[in-house]
Amino acid sequence: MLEFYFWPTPNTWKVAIMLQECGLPYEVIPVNISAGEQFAPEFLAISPNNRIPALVDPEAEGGPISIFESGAILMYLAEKTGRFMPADLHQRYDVLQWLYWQVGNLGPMAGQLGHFRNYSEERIEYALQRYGDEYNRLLGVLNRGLEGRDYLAGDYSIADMATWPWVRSGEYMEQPLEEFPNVIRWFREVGERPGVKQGFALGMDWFGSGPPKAGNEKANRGNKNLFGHTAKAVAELSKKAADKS
Ligand SMILES: N[C@@H](CCC(=O)N[C@@H](CS)C(=O)NCC(=O)O)C(=O)O
Repeated sequence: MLEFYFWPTPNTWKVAIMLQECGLPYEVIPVNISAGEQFAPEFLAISPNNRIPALVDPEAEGGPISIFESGAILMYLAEKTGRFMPADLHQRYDVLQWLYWQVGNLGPMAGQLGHFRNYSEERIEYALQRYGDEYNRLLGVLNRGLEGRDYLAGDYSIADMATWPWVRSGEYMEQPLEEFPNVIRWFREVGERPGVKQGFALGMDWFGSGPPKAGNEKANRGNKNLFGHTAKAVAELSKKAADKS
């Protein structure tokens, strides 16, 4: 059975959604990133970047495989199932360019905005402006990409699954969508899919108070397991996690 290293966050919801959409059986292995479990040596062996999500497929073609990076995991699951990524070269690269756009642009910019807005102990106007502008610009790119299209790349695909959680995250960064009618339409439609609802619901109760809102993030302000990760700090956190286990 697939082993899914998970904590309820936008990058892991992408994979949770794909697993639900494909109806694949999987075991959830919680990695509590607020508690520093991403530094445990066993987890680092699978995900050297000390980030979730990660996936292990013990029954992969040619032997067991472990994968980190949400985009690579989505591609793997699409190839494994033959679903949500077209075989046709042109259509496939339409999906892949949007997938890479999400992983390299929307995710990191929204992530930095979330950091400076909800986690930073001091309010830094320049950073809020910079990442707020970038997030807004990227929503504009998405809006134009969805012009005259139901989904990002032809049919519903892993590109939509990757992008949806990071549009959803705009809500707890108080980023309104009004300027972007195509994004609103797409966001609602994708959000109505049973697989998206189920994937997004995974692990929500672990927060104790329902889906993440600004309040949940504020609880993590200054959390040393989440911030201040120099290479040396990661080595120390990893040693601490090893001593604990
Ligand atoms: N590019 C990576 C980003 C993964 C990522 O940033 N994951 C966050 C949760 S959304 C995480 O694991 N954070 C733990 C930490 O910062 O230590 C991907 O798409 O998988």
